[in-house]
Amino acid sequence: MSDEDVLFVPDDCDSSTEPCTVEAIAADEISRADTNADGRVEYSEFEIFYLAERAVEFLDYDVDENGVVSPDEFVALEVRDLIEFPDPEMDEPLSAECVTLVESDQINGIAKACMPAHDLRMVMAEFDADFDGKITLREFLQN
Ligand SMILES: [Ca+2]
Ligand SMILES: [Ca+2]
Repeated sequence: MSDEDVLFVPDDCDSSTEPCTVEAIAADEISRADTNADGRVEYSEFEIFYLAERAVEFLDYDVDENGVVSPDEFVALEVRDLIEFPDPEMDEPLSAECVTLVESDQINGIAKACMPAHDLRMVMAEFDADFDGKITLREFLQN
């Protein structure tokens, strides 16, 4: 699967009534954003490119490929980045339980082990617009 040809089809996506591919969802987001419909094509093209890149990022988060990113999936990738590129301004070091989970590629429970509940709520609130505890591609792109 190349970056140019990403098919994003959530299990419950009905392509006859809603966009299911990365490009279709990105294009749909643009037409919704372009309220005065002035056809700023060049900017839109840039936006589609940008959103498609973000969508690929989303796929990285969605480890079990069920079309939504759970808190565990979200934290797993964030923490992996943190271990690779430590943040010198981080207040508290990652817990031993957290590091063990990351190193053994465990996802279940990683959000709880790696992030204080309060911080996790803040992070999720940023993305999870409908507060159902999962981040959809659309929610991710709107952030
Ligand atoms: Ca998932
Ligand atoms: Ca949600």
